[in-house]
Amino acid sequence: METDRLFEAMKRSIVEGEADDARRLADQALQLGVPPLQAIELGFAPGINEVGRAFGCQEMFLPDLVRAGEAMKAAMAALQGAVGRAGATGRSAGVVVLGTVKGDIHEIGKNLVGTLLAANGFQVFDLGVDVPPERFVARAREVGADLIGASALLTTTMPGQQEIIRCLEAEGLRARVRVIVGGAPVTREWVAEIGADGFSEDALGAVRVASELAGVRCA
Ligand code: B12
Repeated sequence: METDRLFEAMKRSIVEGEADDARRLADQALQLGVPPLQAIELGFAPGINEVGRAFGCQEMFLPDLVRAGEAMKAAMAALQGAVGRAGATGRSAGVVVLGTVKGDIHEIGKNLVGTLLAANGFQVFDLGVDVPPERFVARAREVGADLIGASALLTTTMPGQQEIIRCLEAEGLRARVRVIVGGAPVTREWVAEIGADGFSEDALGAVRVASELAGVRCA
């Protein structure tokens, strides 16, 4: 019951865009022993999803979206260390170059994927947001990546994921580097259409897919 109220308050902190509250509630959850991924999935994520829905229906507007995004980032930053510790394995699982595609600045989901991959033994090179396809590919070559992970949250930026695959082909690297894609608008159909190697709707699934593709069994 106590945690139900906590999750409700977490959701509200995101919907109302209160970064200080979100940070405080994240700390409180950790003190109470709530697993960090549960705090994200049952507390904060429903909040950001509600904001996305309300923005889509024009019940909320850009400043609300920005404030909610900041609150979500604050919550994730507070939980990040604990997420990392929860999954640490100490083995080397593979090398991943990660980023959000060109024209897209959404980073919250991509950061969560990166945190969980790192926590599960992957060496992660996070290129940030608004990353052109050539930069993904150049970095993958440089670090000898097993995988490229490309996030896209806008229907207009999804083609950037396809461009990465084309660019890998043009550079003769497609056979060596697997490509996984994600982000709210990404579907199985899109993955098949662009010839990506895998996708996931959430960060835990991303670890599973990456582990399979890098030839590592996921616990
Ligand atoms: C927060 C947010 C913002 C914040 C982002 C802050 C930040 N620092 O990241 C700000 C305010 C900057 C923003 C801006 C905009 N946004 Co916005 N935003 C959102 C919102 C509400 C939440 C996104 C989010 O963080 N979700 C939480 C995370 C945890 O989930 P996730 O990103 O989906 O990631 C998970 C999975 O998808 C997956 N995953 C993600 N990446 C990857 C990668 C790999 C490799 C894998 C395997 C898996 C994976 O795992 C993640 C963890 O579980 C969404 C609505 C929504 N529900 O998606 C709209 C939304 C994406 N935005 C939208 C729009 C329109 C915009 C703007 C164009 C608004 C404007 N008029 O300016 C701009 C675009 C700016 C740009 N060029 O990118 C639309 C997109 C519509 C469309 N169909 O394209 C949405 C859907 C809102 C809506 N309903 O209309 N936004």
